Amino acid sequence: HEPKYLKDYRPPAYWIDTIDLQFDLYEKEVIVTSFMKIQRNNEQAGEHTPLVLNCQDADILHVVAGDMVLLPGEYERGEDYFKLNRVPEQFTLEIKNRLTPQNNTSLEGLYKSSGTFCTQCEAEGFRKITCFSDRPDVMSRFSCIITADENKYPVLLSNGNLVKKGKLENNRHYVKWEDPFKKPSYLFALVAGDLVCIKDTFTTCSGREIDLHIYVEAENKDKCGHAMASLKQSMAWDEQRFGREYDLDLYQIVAVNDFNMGAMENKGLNVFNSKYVLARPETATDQDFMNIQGVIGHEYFHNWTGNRVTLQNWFQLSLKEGLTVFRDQEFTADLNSRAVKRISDVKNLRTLQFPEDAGPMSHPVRPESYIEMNNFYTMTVYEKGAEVIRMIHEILGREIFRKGMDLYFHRFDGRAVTTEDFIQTMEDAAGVDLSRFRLWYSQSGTPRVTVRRTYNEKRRQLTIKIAQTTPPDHNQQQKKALHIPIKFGLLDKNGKDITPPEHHLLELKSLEKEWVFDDIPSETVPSLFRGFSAPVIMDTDLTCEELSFLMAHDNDAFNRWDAAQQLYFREIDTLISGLQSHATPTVSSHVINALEKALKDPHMDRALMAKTITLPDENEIGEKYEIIDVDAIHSARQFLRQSIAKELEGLFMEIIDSGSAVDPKDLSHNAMAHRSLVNAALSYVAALESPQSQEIIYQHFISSGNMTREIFSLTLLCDMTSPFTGPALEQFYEKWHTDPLVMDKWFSVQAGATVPGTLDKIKSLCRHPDFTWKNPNRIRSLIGVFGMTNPFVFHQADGAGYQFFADKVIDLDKINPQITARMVSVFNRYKRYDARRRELMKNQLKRIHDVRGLSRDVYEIVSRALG
Ligand code: B3K
Ligand code: ZN
Repeated sequence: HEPKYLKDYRPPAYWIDTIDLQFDLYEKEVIVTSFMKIQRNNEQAGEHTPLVLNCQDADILHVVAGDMVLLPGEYERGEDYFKLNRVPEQFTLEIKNRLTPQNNTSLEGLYKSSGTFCTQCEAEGFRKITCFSDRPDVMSRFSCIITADENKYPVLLSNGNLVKKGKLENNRHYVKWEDPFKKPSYLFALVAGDLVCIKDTFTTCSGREIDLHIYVEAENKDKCGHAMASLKQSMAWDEQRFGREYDLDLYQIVAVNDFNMGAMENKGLNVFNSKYVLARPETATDQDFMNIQGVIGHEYFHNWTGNRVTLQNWFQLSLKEGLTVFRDQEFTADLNSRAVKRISDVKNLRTLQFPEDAGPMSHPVRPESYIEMNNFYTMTVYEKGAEVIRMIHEILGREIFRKGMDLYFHRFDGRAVTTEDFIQTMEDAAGVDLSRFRLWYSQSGTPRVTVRRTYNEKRRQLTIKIAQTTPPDHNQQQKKALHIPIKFGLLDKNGKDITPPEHHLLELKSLEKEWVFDDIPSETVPSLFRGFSAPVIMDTDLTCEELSFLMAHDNDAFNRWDAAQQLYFREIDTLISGLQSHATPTVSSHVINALEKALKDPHMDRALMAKTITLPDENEIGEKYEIIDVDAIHSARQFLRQSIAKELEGLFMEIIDSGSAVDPKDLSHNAMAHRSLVNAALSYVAALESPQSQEIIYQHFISSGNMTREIFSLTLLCDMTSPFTGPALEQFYEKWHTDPLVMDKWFSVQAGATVPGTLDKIKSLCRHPDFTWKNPNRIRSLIGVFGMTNPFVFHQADGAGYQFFADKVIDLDKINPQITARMVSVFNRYKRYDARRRELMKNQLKRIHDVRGLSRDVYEIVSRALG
């Protein structure tokens, strides 16, 4: 398990200009024939440079170089490579090999999902299909012939355009696809199955008509409308916002049930986890609808940021992922509520990326080494990467940023480039110096930013001192000062924005800096990092009164929400200290008052109101502490929730009653916003734990009319000890047991419960006939939800949660290493718990580490955690 390093990158010794593939698909085997035109890269190689191709698991049957058949002794076959010691400057190479996709449970390379053949090649999966120079800087023109039984596999798809099709003997048929665009092998795709096709078209800005095809299993035909609408919205948005037009005449999306990630942007043939395609209001929540729109957008936007301009090597992954996440976030923000989108993204970043960046897997946005590339599809590369792009956008402004993007596409279309090329282009387009800014790509860790004020009453002068520090870690012992954009505002005591125009953006480029503001009235309150303008942890000297004031008056919606969050954190912190010293807890009146004011605000958007009244979750709270006290956090949060519920019950009941006026099938912003507020109110009412409140939740469950209401009330029922819980779970099961995506939710709500007996329940669910270790969605909904979002049960003091989890990790690694590596990451933060738990987790890590034949994926995570 040797690491690969960025510093060792060299351009390839050979180019592969074209590759013509043929796949003969059978039930017991697949025969792959590959015909390549190879050309030496004279800048890198000479006549003595061997040709080395990546090759894994492929059983080689036949090799022809030029017109010479090569015998096994005439080529070298290693565990993961194929080598020819002497080759001419230009030649053709034909390799035939055999695969058994029906046995491939890793879901990488060519595999079968519910009877459909499909591929997943990113990052390094193409080498499991055939021998190739499987690296993103080798770009080739691909063609692909597929032959298969016509009854079993009527649909045969690959990238690009269909150029030929016809019948063969024995009920077989064939197709030939050609992709006119050169691409790296990770963007290759093949699909063969018995699927139905939903068709639509999109007319581009230049008047070309594009065929849009979504392929799904027949029973899901009525669940594709939203995905199709989202695709058309994405195509229109990329034209309007970035001037990017689609390039092929056909865009295909296939939904498969077994998929390691969300989706894959293969050129002209996206393969999607069915979770991000299929939706009807009866089966999918409002959040699912939003996620589908976001992921469809994300994969579509990759066509320019990723496919047309691709990566020189995998260390540059954020070049396409950070940028494409930024683009999909902007898409969602432009089409829905910008503030609501920003709030969920930041919550996500704080709960998942900040801990990653403070733990053993911490790495810069552009990592410097990896053992298994799949482990680096991380929150840091994706979400922090998107924050880095967002900061450039903030510093340059929208128009100049667009100018930079245009120049980027102009310079690099059809090429494999680096994050440095991107930054350089932005500098050139904007005429700015981003030399210090570049550190965001190479330095890991979350900066802490401290803000301190002094006010000189006599001179009416406000001084704001801002300082930054990033804690040292295994990547760098000494951290440098970053270039941090701080979107800034000043509010006078009436809430009027009195920010001097030149100070809407403060740029901190050194370890500390002072800003002096003249002629400022007393009681002015600063609003900092508006819209979360930089991914930092902020520490201010704002008082609780000032936070309540910002919560009510800040003209930046994100900061209004963030002020509320800070108030909750402070309150929970006080409650935790109280609990730890066995004092009788009480909740401060300013929290209740601030909440009441928000709930009575007639102007506030309901979705924002819902976000504002929602308490931070237990993981988010834990993140604030050096040593995480899971029990105290759980009790303090519960106590706060209950106290708020008791004080404001009347208001919550009004909200819940108002919900009956909303059509459960209405997917407009207002309807979704209203439902999210009703759910937030229901959650408080559930905290009352009275027979009446249980009755209210159960009534809500049986009269729900859509999945948003149905699953949320079921979640609340599962999290309480109530006579309604068992019957509700059974009714839900009876109603939905034939729909796998809905069944995932049924497993999740049980895995996320904090009631006594949850762990035993999870253990028995593992033996449930509907549970399977072969489906990543199912594993994530049971094991993933338990390990990642249920800290109270996972960290139960006797270590039984750890033991169970580690057992499952060890078994699952033999089936699907990629998913297992994600799961085992829950142990990464073991040092953040008390001595007893730390020891218990460490023992499990050691146990996993010592398993013979551990995958590279899991080995890398576990050895880093122990390291
Ligand atoms: N690029 C893919 C992720 C591939 C995952 C490889 N293990 C999805 C995306 O980011 O769009
Ligand atoms: Zn992506």
